[in-house]
Amino acid sequence: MSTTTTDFQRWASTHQQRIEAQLQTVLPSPEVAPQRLHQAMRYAVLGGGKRVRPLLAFAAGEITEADAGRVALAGAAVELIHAYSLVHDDLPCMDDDVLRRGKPTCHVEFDEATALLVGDALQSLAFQLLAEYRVTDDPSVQLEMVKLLAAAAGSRGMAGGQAIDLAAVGATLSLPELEFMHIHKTGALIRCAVLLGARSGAALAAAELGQLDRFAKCIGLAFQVVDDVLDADATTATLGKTAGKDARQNKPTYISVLSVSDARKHADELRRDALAALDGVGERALRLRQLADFIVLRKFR
Ligand code: GRG
Repeated sequence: MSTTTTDFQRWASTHQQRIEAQLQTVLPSPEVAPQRLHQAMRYAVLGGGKRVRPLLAFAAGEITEADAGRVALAGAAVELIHAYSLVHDDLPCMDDDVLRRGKPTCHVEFDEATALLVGDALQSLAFQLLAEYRVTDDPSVQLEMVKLLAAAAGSRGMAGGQAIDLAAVGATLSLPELEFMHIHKTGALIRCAVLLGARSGAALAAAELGQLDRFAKCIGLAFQVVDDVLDADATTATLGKTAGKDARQNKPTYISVLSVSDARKHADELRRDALAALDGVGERALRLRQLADFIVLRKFR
């Protein structure tokens, strides 16, 4: 293994531990009433997941020399929204899944009503973090950050993308239509993670923010293309969640629109576009570049 890979793995592991600790702290104690809801919230969030979104926030924060404690709070807010989306996505009224992160889904371990409330409460907690703690110097920027997260999670972001996804069952989508869906469903929150991380630190010129935004858009889409490839390739045991489900549910994926090898090529084109967007940013973007490689070249979901 190369020194660069080891160095990146060490960085990622340190920051994964940091976000885990942050999430541990902000989630209500399982002993506090209502205990069952708090236990279920912790079950859904802790001890699983790659934490890609907080890692992107930390990496973007390095560009603006953001305080890592502040980025941890912003990254935790994004991860709480992500965890809520997974809990709701797994419900019988949506994807109806029984396995997530290698363990029973939240509604299987607890019950459907609790899982619904877990999602609701995690979403509220995310916004509470951004409202309660200082996550950047300028209060008006902090308000912008709240707005960014609301837009990314809402009907013109992730929730809207999920609505498009549900409506697309059994439909044949063109590549641009599929991309439109994923720019919202998966891409919006990934993009938001990058922007929140960057905005926790020193102000960036509009052009630099534009560069970061372009990086984030490309890598958000690449993430989904790779997710579809891995879903087609892998087994349930290696995924920790049900494999090949999209195809069985007759949902359009990058594999149903492109071949596996064309989907891989597409992911790599998006990775190159993402890296090109960072041209001129220099060494400060090292971790973002490494994360782009990790997202596209990873062999696990
Ligand atoms: C219910 C409002 C609402 C939205 C759900 C994101 C989403 C929208 C559903 C998740 C379903 C899914 C499998 C999407 C594909 C890409 C994706 C977001 C995978 C899961 O994210 P990872 O790989 O998961 O980052 P971990 O477990 O590592 O956090």
